[in-house]
Amino acid sequence: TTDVVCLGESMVTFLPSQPGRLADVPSFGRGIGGAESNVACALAAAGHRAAWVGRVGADGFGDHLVETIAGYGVDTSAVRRDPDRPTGIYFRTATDRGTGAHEVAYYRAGSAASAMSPANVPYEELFAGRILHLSGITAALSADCLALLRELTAPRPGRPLVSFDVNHRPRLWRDGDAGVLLELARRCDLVFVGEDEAEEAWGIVGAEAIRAALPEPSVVVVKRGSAGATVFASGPRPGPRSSNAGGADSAAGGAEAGEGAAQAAGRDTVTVVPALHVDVVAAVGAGDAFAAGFLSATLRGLPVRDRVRHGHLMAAAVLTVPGDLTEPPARDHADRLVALDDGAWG
Ligand code: KDG
Repeated sequence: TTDVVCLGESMVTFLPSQPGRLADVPSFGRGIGGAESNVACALAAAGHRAAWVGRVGADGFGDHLVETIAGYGVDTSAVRRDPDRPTGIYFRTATDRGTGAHEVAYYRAGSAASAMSPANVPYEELFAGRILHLSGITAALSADCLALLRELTAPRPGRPLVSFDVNHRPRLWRDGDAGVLLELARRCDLVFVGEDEAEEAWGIVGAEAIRAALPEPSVVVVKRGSAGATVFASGPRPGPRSSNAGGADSAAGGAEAGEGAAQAAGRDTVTVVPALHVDVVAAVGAGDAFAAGFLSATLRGLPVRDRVRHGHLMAAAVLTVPGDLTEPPARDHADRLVALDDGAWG
């Protein structure tokens, strides 16, 4: 069985040869981007069976994406090629060390991926994993893509654990429209959301208020940048579909000692986990790496604190390189770092 199936738009990414305004960058190097395929690549690199489902043009950039993502060990067999629409691309500038800002120029309107719809995706493959991972970016691409996310997050018997990274991209939304991301998030089992993006997209301020607005998912991970993450977990809930009898994979937080009583009483367990402090080279892709680390540890049935630490560790690896993706630390190495005492983890 596949562990995680990720659906979303991937794009060829053009990274600047030198810092500065987009208007001044003389040349760009080619990379790949796409939040959900980033998650799939990181999971595959961490030793999981990951698949990416998307739609790309029948063009050289589409070939490049499929070949590169497959090169990470991701199953790309369900990717569809669109003969009539191009593969999306985007350009970006270097992260400004002072402000953390960067410019992004998308060329993705009318892309092959924007034509994904409930009528043209391979449902059997999408629901074949233990976890289906989605993100709010897809909802912004087109009305058809939004309809698709509604379909994939609808209740259905035997659905895998549905994971949703809110991934609010203000450039893709008109004012106020991003409210739909809240509706989608509420239909999922595991939600990743930045405290900053909840405020920007929904006007909701603070981790507790976010959980109050998202009462349904069994796990809500509120990311607070360099301050760390706060996880709200209720349980018991269905874990990712598991073929091994051990079934250590409760997706809810139930793996922590002492959580049982709180859960039985119908209350959340709340776990606050500080982040690693790193010198940020480029922030893009860090959220995807965090999600991959958290999902990887969820699949392994690790306690909530360690799920977050694996997320922080993978994020730190990506934060310290210019691209969206990097080789994660080997599993035994990551486990040793995660097991360091609280002093080491700030
Ligand atoms: O999370 C990283 C993504 O933002 C990047 O790879 C591009 O998917 C992308 C997007 O739509 O912004």
